[in-house]
This record gives sequence, structure tokens and C-alpha cells, in this order.
Amino acid sequence: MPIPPTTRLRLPTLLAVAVAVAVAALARAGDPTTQLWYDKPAANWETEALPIGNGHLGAMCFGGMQHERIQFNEGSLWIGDENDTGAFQAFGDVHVTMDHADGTQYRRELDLRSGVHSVSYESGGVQYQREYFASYPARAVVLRFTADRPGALTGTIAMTDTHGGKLTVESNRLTVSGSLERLTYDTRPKKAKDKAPAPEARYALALQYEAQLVVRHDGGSLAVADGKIAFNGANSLTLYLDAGTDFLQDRDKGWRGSHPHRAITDRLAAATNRSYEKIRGEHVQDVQGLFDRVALDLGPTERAVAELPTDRRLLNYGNGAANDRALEVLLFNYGRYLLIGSSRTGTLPANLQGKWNQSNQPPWRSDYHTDINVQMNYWPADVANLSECFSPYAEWLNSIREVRKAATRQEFQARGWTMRAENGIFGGSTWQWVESGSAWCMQNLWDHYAFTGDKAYLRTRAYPMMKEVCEFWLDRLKALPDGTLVAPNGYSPEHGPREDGVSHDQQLVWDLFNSTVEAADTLGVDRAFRDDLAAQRDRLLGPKIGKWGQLQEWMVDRDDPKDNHRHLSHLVAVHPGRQITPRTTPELAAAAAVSLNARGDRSTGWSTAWKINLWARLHDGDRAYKLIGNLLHPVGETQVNFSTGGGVYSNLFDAHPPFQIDGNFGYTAGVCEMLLQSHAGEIELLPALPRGWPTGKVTGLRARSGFTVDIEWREGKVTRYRVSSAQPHKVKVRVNGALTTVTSEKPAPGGS
Ligand code: FUC
Repeated sequence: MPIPPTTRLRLPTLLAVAVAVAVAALARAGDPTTQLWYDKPAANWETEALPIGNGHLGAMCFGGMQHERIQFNEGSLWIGDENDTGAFQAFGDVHVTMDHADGTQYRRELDLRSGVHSVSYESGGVQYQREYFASYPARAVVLRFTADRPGALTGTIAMTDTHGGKLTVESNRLTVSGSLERLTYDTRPKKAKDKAPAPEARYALALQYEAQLVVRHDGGSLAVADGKIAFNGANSLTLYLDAGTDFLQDRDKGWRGSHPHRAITDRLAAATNRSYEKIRGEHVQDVQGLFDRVALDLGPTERAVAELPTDRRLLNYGNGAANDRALEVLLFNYGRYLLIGSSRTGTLPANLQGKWNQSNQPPWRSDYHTDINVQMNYWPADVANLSECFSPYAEWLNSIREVRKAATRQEFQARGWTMRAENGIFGGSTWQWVESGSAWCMQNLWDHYAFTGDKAYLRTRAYPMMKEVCEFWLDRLKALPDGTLVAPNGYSPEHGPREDGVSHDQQLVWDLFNSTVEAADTLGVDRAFRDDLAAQRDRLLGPKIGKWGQLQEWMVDRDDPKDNHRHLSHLVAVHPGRQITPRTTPELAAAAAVSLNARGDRSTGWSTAWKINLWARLHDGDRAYKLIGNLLHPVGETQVNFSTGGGVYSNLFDAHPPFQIDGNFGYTAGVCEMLLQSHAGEIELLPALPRGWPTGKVTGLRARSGFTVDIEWREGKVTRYRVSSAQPHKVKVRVNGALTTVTSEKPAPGGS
């Protein structure tokens, strides 16, 4: 029967309404793959509070009803100098106290797609609603308080500074400012710390800092009282927070720029002059522009499972009570959210806790550890299509290289540069020398080029640093009597003695030389240097298989099959390196599997995350998936054993323990590595798909050489895929085990 014209018109309209209703219902229920939510406020910073961040500023939101606490950080608030790592510092807290007592129907949530944290509850018949976000375009943290009854907001706003600086309160502005003089990071054991205060030491640098909080209110009144701002009978309140230091990422200028006061005041003036809706809209667009590039679907999760608060979902997952694929996707998305929140162009790189730190004596200084941790932080950047988030890492390395050169010359009488394990923003470095640490950073730098094909970056940033680090090794390598080259007196991070030919060093130097040869070829420069590197690369002592079939950690065959140490340093050739792959070097790959197997499946957060990546590279999806199960293990605040206590807290922060963000980033990278690999001269689709993910879809992952890849699969087999790039290119793709050559398509409309 022909459809009458009016009905024809109406059908799509009805459909659109039905879809809109369904979407709205979903939004209320929350998307279990992009939202964390809880039915009570956070009591604990580390395990429960939720992070927002814009790369410069980080904030942890507690979501209290009568008393709200927002603990905040600014990325450059560091102590230390060119000699000493120092430590990342906590900044302060914003406290908002309401005159109503606690309420009911409480919900706090973090929406990863928009980067907005919200709180809602009812108290005394009034519905209260709050929204918090950290805007990168406006550089401010914005806190918005509303209620459904006019004049319902009465209370006080306070700001504290962990360094005891000066507090100034004007009509609608709280300012704290001070200087980081006379503070040191106390490295003494706990016993000694308990006995006596740290001897006063001074770093050669002491930054000045400031934070300002500006309050805008609609209705009611503001008054200054007791160092706080009191609000009375407001309909809504909007708080704008910005903070900064006089840090300047320029050694030639002594690391110091102008006092932050002017810049903060100007930025806050610009932010407060615009409507809340505008600033929010701009923020959401900014976050979505990055976040929406990738979408992962691992199949349906039962509604009753997915609708529970996140902490209960985690408990159910951990005790095997629920089949919650959506939680695995949520943790994947969380890693992307955290990178967007802690590493943006013009900021410092994500440190051991991203940009979220509550202490002035934080675990491991909340620094840049170069014996696995900072490298892992950047594993997801390119493959998860967040290439812009990488630049802070390259800029930081570039800024400290002259400091490192001087220290390296002094220690090793060599050209080029390297570092100790702990590193700060001024190039100061402490604890053990890990000579191959800088080569490992170069692995990230090269890979960023490999993904993006950005030749200007290669020419001006990556290659000059790679060349310098090669010079260090050209000066340092030593020839054995038969001419084989070994790194002398090296160290397999945090494991074993110092000796020649440690596998970690050998593999990283191989990787460095190999990539630098490619880089020189790409740029068409330094022919003689490049040829020399290629020749020396081929003389390096290569990976060795030991007496129990393992990949040796040392030149001497002494690995202990019962050793389950968390570091997997002799496996860098498998991941993130490319010297060993199951197809090109099957015997070595099998030996790597023997070693990895011996290390076991229970470890700390980042180690578990690395194992996911390693098993993915060894094409064992089921084993990688088992490790995913271990990483999604619920950890409480009392768990402190960092050798075995890995897992995640109820806020999904990765537990070292304590919180360490590398495991979050390593997990996200690991999931990518299970779905797509491109390090071996071809794009391989679903190289390590576990049986637990029989059906799914991913869009927007990146492969090396500038490709974007979408994959759909069913019953473990690829059913559709798309490889796109700005210009069409021929590329080898391995699909369901068979290698084929395709020409890449134009990017999908709206895709990147
Ligand atoms: C390395 C690891 C530790 C910790 C520290 C920050 O030294 O061995 O486990 O992650 O970095």
C-alpha cells in the first residue's frame, strides 16, 4: 500500500523523536563506557576522588554535599634544580561549604566525552546541581553551583595553599601567592623522618607561584569574612580558578619568566567576561575533538550490570560476578581521558601521577622516571589518535638536553647525554644512572615520527636528540675481544648487578641506532654518520637464548626461572621495540614468551600493563586478556605492596600502589596493541584478539605512516575494515592471517 505523503513526512519525524527519547534516556542512565559514577561523595583522595585536568591544571573533586573539596595542582609547581630532581608539589584546595546539611538522591559522575564532572542531590526539597571542568582553551578550572529554587545557595568559599603563602581576599577574589624557597624532597627512610625533621637544604632555584579564584554570582550577595568569601541567597555561583608559577621552559633564561600574577589575572578576566554556556561549550568541543576520534565497542553488557555505580561494577568484575566488557572499554577510554587531561601542547609532560598530586613529598617525587614510567605514559598517544598530546614530552626532553650533556660529560667523559632514573623539570636527575634511559626516550620520539610522518618535527626535535644520544653510545660502547660491541657496566633497571652487555642496554642501543639510521635516510642527512651507525648496530651483541629456553636478561646466562621481578627490561626488544617479532625472529620471540611466562601474571600496575602489551606483541590475546582481568582487580586504600598489589582503585586510577598513572596509560596502549599493530612493516588487524572479545568494533586507531584504521569483527574474524590517510597510499594489511596490499581511502567525513 502506498504511504500517504503526510505519513511519509511524519515517519522520519516520529523516528527522530523516538531516537531522541532513547538517546536522552541513555544519557540519564549514563553510558557505561564513557561515564564513571558513584552514589556517595569521595572520602579518599587517592582511591575515590575524580580527576579533571587541562594539561596545565589538575583538580581532584570530592563531590561532598555540605562541604565540597577541590584539591588542585599546576604542572610547573616543582621544587628542584639542575642538579636535583626535586619533586612535583601539591598546590592547594578550594573549599565550598553550604549551609544545608547532607541530602539524598546523591550522584556524582565524570563524563569522559565532555570532560565534565557533575554532582547532584536533593536537600530540604531543593535539587542541587554542580558541574566542574578544566578548560584547556580558557586554561581555567570552572566550578558551577546551581539549585532549582531561587536564592537557595548560602555558604562560604575558602582557598588554602599547601606552602603557606600569602592569602588575599577581595570582594569576589581569593588569591594565594608565595615562593618555594627552603623546601626539599626528603629521601631519608621513614624511621629517620619520624625521628627528626629534614636538614634544611636549598635548591639553586625557587619558583614563585600564585593561584586566584574569582567568584561570579547570580542573585543574592557576596561578603568577605574570616579570610573567606561568604555567599548569601545566590541562585547560582560560578568559580573560576587559575594558577601558575614563574617557570619558563628555557634554560638560557635561567628557567624563570615573569611572575604569574598578570597572566592569571588577564586569563581570569577573559574567562569571567564570557557566559558560562560559552566557556563550557568551548571546553566540551575541545575535549570531544580529541576524545571522539576513537570509539571502541566490545559487545553488549547486561543493563543491570552496566547501570551499577562504577565502584560496584569494579567489585563485581574483580570477584568474577559480572561479565562487564563495558568496564574494560571504560578503562580504555579513561586512559585517553587522562592523557587529554594531563598532557596538552604548551604544558609539561604527564608525570608519575599525571598532573594529580596531593602531597609535597609525593611517592617517587611524582617525577619523570626514565626507566619505564614516562615512556609508558606516552605509549597510547599516537596509536590512540592523541598525537597532539605527545608534544610536551618532546619539548621537555629538548629543554633539558644541555643540562644532561654537562652532567653526562662529567660522569662519563662522553659526548651526548643520558640521565639517572629520576628526573625533574629543570634537568636535575637523581638516584641510579640508567644509561640507556635516554635511548628509551628516543624510542618514543622516533615512534611519534613513525606514526605522524611529521618531517618538521623529525628534523627539528627528534633527530637532533637521537643523534646526540647515539654519540653518547658511540663514545661508550666497548668491543669484546672478538669485536662484538657491548654497553659497559650497565644495569637492568632495578634488578641485578652492574656489568657489561646487559640485554636492556643492548636492545635499546640497537633500537636507537636502527631508528636513527632510518631517520637520517628519511631526512637525507649525515651519510657517513649513518653508515657508521649501521655498521656499529650490526656489531652489537644481540639477544641470547639461555639454558631454560629464556631470553637472557644478562650476557651471562643466570636468569632465575622463579624470579618474578616487576621489571621486564630485557623484553624491550619485543615491546615497545621492534627487534624481536614472532614472524621475523620466531626463536627469540618464543624465548621472550618463556621469560615473560616465568615472570608470572600478578604484579604491580605498570608491570601488568606492560605484560598486556608484551603478550599482545607475542600474539597471545588470551594471555593478554588474563592480564587485563588482573589489572581490573579492585584495590583498597590499605593495599601497599607495590610488588604484587597491582589493580585499580574505585576511581579507576591505577594502583602501583599507591596511585601511579603509567598503568592507566599502559593499559590503553595494550588494548590498542591487541587490536592493531604496525611496527613490523605491515598493518596487522586483530593480532591478539582474545576469545573474550568475539565481536566488536573499533574506529579511529592510528597505524604508523599516517594511517587511520577502523575494524569490525564477528566470531573472532574481521568482517569489515577501512584504512584511510590524507593521501591515498599502498599499504600491506594482514587480515585474518592473510597479507594483502590495499590502497588507503580518504578519511571518513568527520574522521581525522
Ligand atoms: C620504577 C619502578 C618502581 C616505581 C618507580 C616510580 O623505579 O621500579 O616500581 O614505579 O619507578
